[in-house]
Amino acid sequence: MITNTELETKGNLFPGEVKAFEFDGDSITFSTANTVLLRITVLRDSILRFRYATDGIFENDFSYAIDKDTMHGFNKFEIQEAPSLITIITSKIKCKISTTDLKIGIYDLQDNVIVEEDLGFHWEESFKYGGNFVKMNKTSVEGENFFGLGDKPTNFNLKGRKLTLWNKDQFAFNKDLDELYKAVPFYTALHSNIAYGIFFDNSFKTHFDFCQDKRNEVKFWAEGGEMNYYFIYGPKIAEVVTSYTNLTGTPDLPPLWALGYHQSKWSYFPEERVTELAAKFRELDFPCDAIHLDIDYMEDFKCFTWNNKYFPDPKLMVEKLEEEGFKTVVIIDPGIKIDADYKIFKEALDNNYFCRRADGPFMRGKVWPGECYFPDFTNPKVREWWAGLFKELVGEIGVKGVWNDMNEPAVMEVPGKTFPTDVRHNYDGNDCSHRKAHNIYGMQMARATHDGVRKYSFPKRPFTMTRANFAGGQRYCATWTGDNIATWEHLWLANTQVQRLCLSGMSFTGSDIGGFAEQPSGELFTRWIQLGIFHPFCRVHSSGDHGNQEPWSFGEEVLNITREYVRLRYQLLPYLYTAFYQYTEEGIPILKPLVYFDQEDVHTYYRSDEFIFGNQILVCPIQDAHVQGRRVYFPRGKWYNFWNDEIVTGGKEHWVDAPLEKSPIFIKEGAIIPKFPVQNYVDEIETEALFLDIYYKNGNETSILYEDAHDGYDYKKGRYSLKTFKFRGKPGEIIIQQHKDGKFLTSYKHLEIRIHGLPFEIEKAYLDNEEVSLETLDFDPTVNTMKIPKVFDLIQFTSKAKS
Ligand code: MIG
Repeated sequence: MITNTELETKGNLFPGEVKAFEFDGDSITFSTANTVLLRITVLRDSILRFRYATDGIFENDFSYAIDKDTMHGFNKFEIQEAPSLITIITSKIKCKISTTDLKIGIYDLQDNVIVEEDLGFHWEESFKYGGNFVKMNKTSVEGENFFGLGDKPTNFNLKGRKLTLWNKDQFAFNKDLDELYKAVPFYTALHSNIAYGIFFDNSFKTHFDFCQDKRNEVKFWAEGGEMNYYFIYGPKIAEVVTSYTNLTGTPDLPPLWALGYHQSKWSYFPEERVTELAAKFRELDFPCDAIHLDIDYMEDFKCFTWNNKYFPDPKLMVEKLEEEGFKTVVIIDPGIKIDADYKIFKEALDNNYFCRRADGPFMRGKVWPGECYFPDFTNPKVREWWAGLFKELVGEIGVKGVWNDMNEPAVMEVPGKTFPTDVRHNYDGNDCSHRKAHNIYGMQMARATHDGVRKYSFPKRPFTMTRANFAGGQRYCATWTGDNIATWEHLWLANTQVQRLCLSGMSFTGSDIGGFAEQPSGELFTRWIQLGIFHPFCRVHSSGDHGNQEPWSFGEEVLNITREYVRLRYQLLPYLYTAFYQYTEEGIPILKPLVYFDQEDVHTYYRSDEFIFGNQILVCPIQDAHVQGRRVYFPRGKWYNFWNDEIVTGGKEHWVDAPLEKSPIFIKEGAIIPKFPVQNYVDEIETEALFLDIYYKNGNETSILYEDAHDGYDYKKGRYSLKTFKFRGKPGEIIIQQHKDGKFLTSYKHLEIRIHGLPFEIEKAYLDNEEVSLETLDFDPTVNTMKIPKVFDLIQFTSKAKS
């Protein structure tokens, strides 16, 4: 039978021949015979933006993801014309555009292929919604690897996967589940030791296929919007990831307490239970800086209210907790209970701040408070109003942190568990439906929350966290991986997801330690703490109805072991804070997957158990029950076993013993690791000394140390201290050069150093080239410890007198 279907569906459409092109400072725009436009903008020598339109016009250029402060500028932008070919040349790459079909090829300056296109850009008209489904197919060269894409709970290397970005509340998700809480349409590809990144800046539902449908093809497409993506050249993964992170922005430094240990549960109430919990931490000397209150602190789950039966005087409680060194963090959800007597509801209603369906009714949905309406956080006026709501909670009651949940947005008992796609959004003046706003709804809620908490925390720094997020959302909030399960597989997932988020620009993240759903064994809880202390965000959280998940709930042994690890985190805070500083300043991820650390080593391409915490600590969690050790892959170089100072040579696997109390931790040789003394909470004690653990190396290594007041904004006015330590070791001598930037004066008096793995006995010490007696330094030759002044340019220890 002959049908007319073919006439009705146009199918995939492709750009025609280029008819003209035009320069404009940093861009070149091509137009084709069939009214396709392609604008290529050179942002930097290694970053090109590609923007396509199909009707001969570009619509308003607007993005929630791109950081407004992103630096532009390139050294070179040259054009070469040849028959059927235009070549753009920067100081890093060449981009060739075929004028017959608009296909693109990108090469390094030695003409090595970085990425080429097979079908290239094409589109399908969307009769149902208007606009197009926009598509891109590129060729994947043999042996290519793919990393990134946010919180996907799947194998670290994404080769062979097909994935969709559509934020979704997924209670007790499982491995390989596709749609999760966050949408980060950015990936890094690596082949032939060349890394490049693609950031597809499109907030509609997007899809990625990393060589699943076709072995040599990588595809990405969106169900609306523009084909608008950034190509980021490395050739190092580190350059790709930091460029992407700077393009989409980094957060301010969190207050140091936020890097401490957080205890949470759904839910701690009433007040006595919270104060008993706090007291127990102190009684047991188990470090803790924050207690989280889940939805039951509110009255009928109404945002910005307190249940007065459970919490008769929240301000007093928050104050008392603060005196004991605990910050109070509370949850805030997007759903506003429909209740004409509820002030917040009334305000939003009167001001028309709630989202509406296409035909006018409000978007109504059931969440914890019952039937709710939902603020349109994509409206700048709504965000401003929302930020103002934190005045009482933060400004008056003294809550120090806010945690946003359910902002995918999640709706109960409806198909798809979210808003229907016809819901309208302001999108900062670019009116659209939920199809376009869905993936950024959570991010904009987080942004409004962050603005409010920051405003009312001033002059202190805010702490905010969100479950749903989009690319660039790292500028506003920390995040966690959502409703995981107390299983060994989820411990593995937590490790993989947090590393993946670090490669996706979102370093300030962690998992619900111990698992949210179900109950961990003491062993699983211990192993999870041993991983969680190395995550930038460290919180124990559980759903509560499965038993207790406080560190003392599993008996004496678990308590004692986990306390040692949490203490280790507190000791390492100056080191973690330094890594955080490098993240906020330079976009460097706080955790470095091994492939990031050494991409020339092909063994790392499919490794994801091990990672580098900061710059110099190798961590490999135990992820199985009843094991006494495991094989660990060591990156090239030499590593000290943290527990016994044994030296391991990398570039291969080694067996590492790991009884329950010992998790594999290794330090890169030459490293200088700064440490605080053990504390029960940040700034509990005024420290007399800062510890520096120096790991001898026959050679050079640079370490850095960032310090400031731990809170407040003085660091932005130059009151920080950034020290660079240059270590030089020889068989009978070590030299440490110190260089300091910044105006901050640390309050501790001196440094207590400990030199590990020293192959000689120290006979002489020189401070800025003057000999000092070892006695005055309190030198202990059995462990190579001593006290040294904190101000010096050069310090030297030798096995004999200098000649
Ligand atoms: O529908 O607030 O992921 O951390 O404890 C569940 C209750 C809602 C989901 C969050 C979880 C939180 C819980 N929430």
